[in-house]
This record gives sequence, structure tokens and C-alpha cells, in this order.
Amino acid sequence: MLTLYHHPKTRSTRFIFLLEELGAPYQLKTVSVRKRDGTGAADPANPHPHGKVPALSDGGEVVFESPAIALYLTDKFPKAGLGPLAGEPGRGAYLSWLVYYGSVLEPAFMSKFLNTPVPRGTAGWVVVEEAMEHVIGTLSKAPYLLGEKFSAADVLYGTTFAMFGQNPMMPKSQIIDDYAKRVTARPAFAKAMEKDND
Ligand SMILES: N[C@@H](CCC(=O)N[C@@H](CS)C(=O)NCC(=O)O)C(=O)O
Repeated sequence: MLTLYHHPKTRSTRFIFLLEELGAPYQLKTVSVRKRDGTGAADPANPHPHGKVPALSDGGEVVFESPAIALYLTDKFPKAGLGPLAGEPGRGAYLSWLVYYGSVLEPAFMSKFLNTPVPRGTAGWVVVEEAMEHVIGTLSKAPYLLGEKFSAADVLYGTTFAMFGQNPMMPKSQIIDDYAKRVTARPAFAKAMEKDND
């Protein structure tokens, strides 16, 4: 049985969305986390090394970091077709978009949020405007990051853009707004919202 270590309205919510998309059997374990305002506490029941969410346990095998969980799940449930498998066309793009999310896009947003310059040639990421140009360029050619087919990469990016679409850090883009709406219009997203609020 898969256990998703979860806290409502956080980065773990989108994994309820993904698990629903996959039709996977899973249980949710709600844990406490440290909050930005200094309240809350890491939960000893959470296997994440830093007490963060999401974390996933598959019969004791622990996976953490959102891109790793996405890949683990789509590999484990290949029939759902939510991520190209090793050897299939699109695998390279799929891995690249997943890793880009954690290694480039999130740090780019965080640099902007912290108002910290991104030293070209040293930082492993780029400024948010450059990262978003790449994302928007890709989504201007097709409805999803991998083309015509929705994948778990869209779960990460689509939910992020849906949440931060109105944030001044986000470059304004109709392409991104339409994409976020397309991703969050899926029935599995509505189910995830219900479960998140339970
Ligand atoms: N890089 C991690 C980030 C996870 C993360 O920071 N989650 C936040 C909630 S959105 C958290 O658990 N914060 C509590 C803490 O930092 O202790 C991932 O993408 O999975």
C-alpha cells in the first residue's frame, strides 16, 4: 500500500491529484509541518529527512522530492500512461521537465522572491523570466509540456501556475493561464481538492 505523507494546501496536495489520475490505491497520512509564520512542527511520523511534505512510502520504500515521487509513481503505474517509460519516445523530455521543475523553476522563483541576483555561470538555475520564456515557448506549440499528451510533469507545473498565476512574480501570460485552467479542469484535480479539504 502506498502512503502519501500530506499536509493540506501544500506541495503534497498535487500528489493526491496524481494518485487519483493514476487510479492508484493509496492512503493519506496527514502530518504536521513547520509553517512560515514559525508555528507548527515536524512530525516524527513523517519519513521525510527534513520533515517536509510530500513524502511517499511504498511498503517501507521511501521517496521524497516532488519530481522523484512523480517519476516513481508513473513508472510504478505504467498502464495509466502518465509518463513515458525508459526506452519510449518522450522519456528524455519527461525526465528533463521533471528535474527542471526542482532544479531550475523553483529556485528561479525563490531567487525572485528573495530578491537575490542569479549569478550566471555559477548558479545552476536562471532568472525566472528566462525559465518562464522556455516554459511558455513550449506551451505555445502544444497543450502540454510533452505535446498532445498530459503527463505527471503537467501536474507539477500546472498546479504551481494555478496557485501563483496572480502573483506579481509570475510573468503575465495567457498561454500559462489557459494551461493552468486546462490542467486543473481535470476530474482528478476536483477529487484531490475534496480530499485535501477533508
Ligand atoms: N523540494 C521539496 C519541497 C517540499 C516542501 O518544502 N514542502 C513544504 C510544504 S509546501 C514543507 O513541507 N514545509 C515544511 C518545512 O519546511 O519544514 C519538494 O518539492 O518536494
